[in-house]
Amino acid sequence: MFKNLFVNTTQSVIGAINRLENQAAKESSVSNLEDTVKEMQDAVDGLSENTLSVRDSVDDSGDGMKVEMRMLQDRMVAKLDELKSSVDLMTRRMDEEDEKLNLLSLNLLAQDCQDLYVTSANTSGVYFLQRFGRKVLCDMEDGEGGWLVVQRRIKAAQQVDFNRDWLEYKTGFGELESEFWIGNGFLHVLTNQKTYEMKVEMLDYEKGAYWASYSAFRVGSEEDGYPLDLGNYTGNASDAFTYHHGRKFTSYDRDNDLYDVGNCATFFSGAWWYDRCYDAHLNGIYPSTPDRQNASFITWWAHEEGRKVPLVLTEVTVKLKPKQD
Ligand SMILES: [Ca+2]
Repeated sequence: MFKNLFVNTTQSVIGAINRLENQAAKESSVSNLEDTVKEMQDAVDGLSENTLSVRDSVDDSGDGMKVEMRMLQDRMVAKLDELKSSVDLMTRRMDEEDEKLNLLSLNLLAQDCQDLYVTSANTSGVYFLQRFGRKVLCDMEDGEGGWLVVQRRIKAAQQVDFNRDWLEYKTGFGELESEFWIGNGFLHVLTNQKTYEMKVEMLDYEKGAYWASYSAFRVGSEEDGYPLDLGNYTGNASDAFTYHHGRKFTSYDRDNDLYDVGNCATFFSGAWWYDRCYDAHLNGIYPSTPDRQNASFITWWAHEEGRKVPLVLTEVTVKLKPKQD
């Protein structure tokens, strides 16, 4: 009686497992595969229990039957081992598929360089942000990485002209590998997704490297004149940018500055969040022959030994990263 019960139950369980194995092999969807593997695991558990309970009963039976049952048991154990490795393999395949899908969706949904950084993109360079259909320059090597560069000035074979109109500053210009302005339209979209911290890295032609960080950086809409919203300063360059907090953007063809009798962008050759007119002006003229008297050069006013001196910058990188809580 035990034998028949055992053989029948075992055969039906093996039948179910074989069916599930075939199904799993054909399964392409990860969620269906998950269900199938779960069923297989339940079936294997059922078979284990069944084997154990029948073995206890067999110990009380006659010798002939014992031998026969032992043989059946050996076959069952072999089959169980086979099934367990099959389930393991299937589970690993599912985990791999999950990981691939996860990376793919993270990549498709990436809002900035930080989102790319968490998908193991840890080399600095030009990346493509799928959701915006545009290339961006990412600095993945400064600190924890994940910085998106929004403006850059550097010595180039041919310097990029930063004395441009409202529309060009809106759409952006220059080359990511060289000098560029990312565009106020994108700056507005980008900085309204999350709270971003901002960092400016600067190189004065004589004095060397400086940096300034702001705990928040947000740019308002075009209708409002792309107003600048800044957080708190830290750095070694002096806080020259807070003077521009709350100011609208001004280009030579759109005067939003606080200077009543003229346009600061016209005076200082480059669009910016002018007040009356500036303490920092990173879109000024590239100083091919630098001197501290020319107020149109790329400038950041620094406090040094109790007096204000203009840094004249031959390298600037402005970059953003989501603020970490
Ligand atoms: Ca004005």
